[in-house]
Amino acid sequence: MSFENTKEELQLMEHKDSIPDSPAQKKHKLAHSWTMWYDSPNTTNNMDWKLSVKKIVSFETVEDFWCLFNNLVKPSGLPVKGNYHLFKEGIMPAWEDPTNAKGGKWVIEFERRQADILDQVWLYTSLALIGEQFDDMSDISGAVISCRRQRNRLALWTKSAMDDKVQKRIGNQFKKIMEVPSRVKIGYQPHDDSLKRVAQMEKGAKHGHSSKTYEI
Ligand code: MGP
Repeated sequence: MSFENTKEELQLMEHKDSIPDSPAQKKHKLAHSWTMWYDSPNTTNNMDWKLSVKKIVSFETVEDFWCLFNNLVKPSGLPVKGNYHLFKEGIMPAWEDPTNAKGGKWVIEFERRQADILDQVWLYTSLALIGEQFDDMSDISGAVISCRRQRNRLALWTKSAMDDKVQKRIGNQFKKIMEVPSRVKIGYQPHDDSLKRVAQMEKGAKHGHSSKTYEI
């Protein structure tokens, strides 16, 4: 059975994570397999960044998701510069991955002191992804939660930065799922821009050009 369901229904399954994998009590298969990654880079060098990203585990059932989620340190407990990445299996959480190369990310920022909110939005985002809650699931690669000194950050990575119709639809749904008030603006950044910014920084130059950004 492929499991596409609401946050509430997925939450109800939380305490069934100890169900044995027997034919009588089959685990609930998700529509996609997902992989959780972690990195806490202490370098600004691009090549070293890739080496710092570590795969935690892949899962394909609701029960295995809860087993992982309940055993991981919460985002608010991550060190500054730490990130969790939840991506469809087979997609690396890197700008250069072929699936992400023409994509970008919707970003929501949070005050550092909003630790509870950070943990809650990561749970909501994870449930929305594994429960296939977005109308444009095929355009979504995954999500990243980032602990930073000034402002924490939640990003939803999508595949087609140039498709403004799809991106605005995803961005609006992201705001709705995260309960971001409509007066609060969120922005979209193409990965291409991030790559150029890092390349320019390495050369010591400023990057002023922006390829395709949205705000909703
Ligand atoms: P970041 O965590 O996305 O940015 O990337 P943040 O928190 O704004 O930090 P800042 O130092 O850029 O202000 C931090 C650094 O990790 C980037 O500057 C890159 O050097 C590296 N990096 C991050 N990502 C997601 C990638 C990636 O996908 N590809 C490569 N090559 N480097 C990356």
